[in-house]
Amino acid sequence: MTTIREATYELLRQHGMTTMFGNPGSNELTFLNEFPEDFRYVMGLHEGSVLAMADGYAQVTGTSPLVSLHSAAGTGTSMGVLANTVVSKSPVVVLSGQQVRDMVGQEIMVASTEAAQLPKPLTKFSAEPLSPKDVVRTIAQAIHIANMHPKGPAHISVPYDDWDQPTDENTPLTVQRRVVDATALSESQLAELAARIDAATSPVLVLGPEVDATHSNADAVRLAERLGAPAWIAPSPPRCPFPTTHPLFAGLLPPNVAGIAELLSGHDLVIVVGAPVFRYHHDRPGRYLAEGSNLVHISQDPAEIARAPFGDSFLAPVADTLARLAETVVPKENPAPARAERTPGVDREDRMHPDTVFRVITELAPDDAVHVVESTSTADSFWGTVRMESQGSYYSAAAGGLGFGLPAAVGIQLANPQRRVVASIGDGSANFGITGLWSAAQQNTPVVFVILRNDTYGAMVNFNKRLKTNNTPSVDLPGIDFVQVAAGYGVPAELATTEAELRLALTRAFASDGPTLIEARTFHD
Ligand SMILES: Cc1ncc(C[n+]2csc(CCOP(=O)(O)OP(=O)(O)O)c2C)c(N)n1
Ligand SMILES: [Mg+2]
Repeated sequence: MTTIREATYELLRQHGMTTMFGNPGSNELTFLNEFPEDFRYVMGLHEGSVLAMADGYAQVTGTSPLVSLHSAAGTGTSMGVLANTVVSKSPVVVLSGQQVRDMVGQEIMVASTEAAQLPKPLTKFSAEPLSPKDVVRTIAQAIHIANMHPKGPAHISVPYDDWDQPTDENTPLTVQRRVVDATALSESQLAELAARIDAATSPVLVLGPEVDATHSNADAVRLAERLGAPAWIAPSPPRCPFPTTHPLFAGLLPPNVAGIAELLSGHDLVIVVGAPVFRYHHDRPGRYLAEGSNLVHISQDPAEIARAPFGDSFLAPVADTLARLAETVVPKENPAPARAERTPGVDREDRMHPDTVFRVITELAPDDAVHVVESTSTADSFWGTVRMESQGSYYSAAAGGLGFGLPAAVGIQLANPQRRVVASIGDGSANFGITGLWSAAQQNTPVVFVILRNDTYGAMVNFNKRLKTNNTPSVDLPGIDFVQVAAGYGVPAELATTEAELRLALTRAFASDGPTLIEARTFHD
């Protein structure tokens, strides 16, 4: 007899889902019973950290890690990070434990009567199978939905007494299924798009996370070079789609209407690839684009295309379309854009400017380092200072939900053992995912955590100025000693208040083969 548990592990094997992230409760133990040796279980101490590790892992590998969480309370605790997972389009499959079937209606302890409803606005799919016989098929459905474009999280809740039930003769047919997600622009649709681009005199590219997620960075470079077009990164970027060292790299677009229109004015065609149009944050209203500018948009996410307020969109796979466009469009000669040079900030006696931190990181980190960033007021400093060249060099909370960065760095390092992960995390952000330090220590992932301790929610200071709000409480963050916190979780840590100290600390950190944390004293500029 094959049990539902055995068939489920076989299904997970079929999909390469042998790495699981979790935090167990009593409802999950029958699923984890006799845990197979070819599977790895990465434990987190808090469901937000568990999901963030899995999200980071999924973004690097492009596969679906299984996330095993406790019923309502556990799954609910993960939902802040789940908001990011939706926007990062990570195909994470969350499996929540449920009480025994017969007793759920009585609302006994740790039963979840509305289990399928709980994460529903955020997940692409959420279900609790109506019968044990439908468990394997429902999990397969969740895996397939999570992995179809646009990818995203899916959720299943399974009563714990289902796992030891027998499967039937049809279960292997479900386990063995393969699903291919394949659509592309037809030749005539591609010709129409190429003709739009050929007709423009001064096209500009705006690139988004789908480019990095589909590993089509090199084709984005080929297209930019063929058109002599500057390449901007779309606002609020969760990934880095274009080498920041390339002469055509123009910079990061600001997350507001007027700022984008100003920077793109003078271009008769804006070509947005793999990004929403646009993910604004700050309120600076105006016309979406200057008169005389038009926009074409290529994305593989129908929802993004439907909600865009302007521009003509092509729903198409980003990698295939970029590669074919780079072959097809007529080459243009345009002068390389002049990029504004950043004047680095000056340190104080006992605190560094964030520019110094990022400059020293760039200098001492390996060239192919992976940057995970959750430091909200220092985005301009980071993007103006750090050099990133290859695919998969940058990850950040896709929906701006704090608690992603620190644990995601652990998942990203686990998925990427051949590259070094540097996690630059604000002192405010760090606390939302701090338990990730324990997982880093236990897994011995050699992440270099740099906490930018400016003793404040710097982004709130900036927003207070922008919104003309005064005396808002709870902006300062005094009294958190990250060296001691890290040591408590088992991660060796040291303090750096000057550039010289930071250099020494980072040199030691990069020489270590385990995780390290540096508390870098900075000030909010
Ligand atoms: C889960 C969550 N809660 C609250 C916020 C609101 N928020 C945005 S930025 C920020 C401050 C982050 O401070 P820090 O990490 O120290 O970076 P700094 O702004 O100082 O550079 C907060 C609380 C959020 N984005 N996500
Ligand atoms: Mg701060």
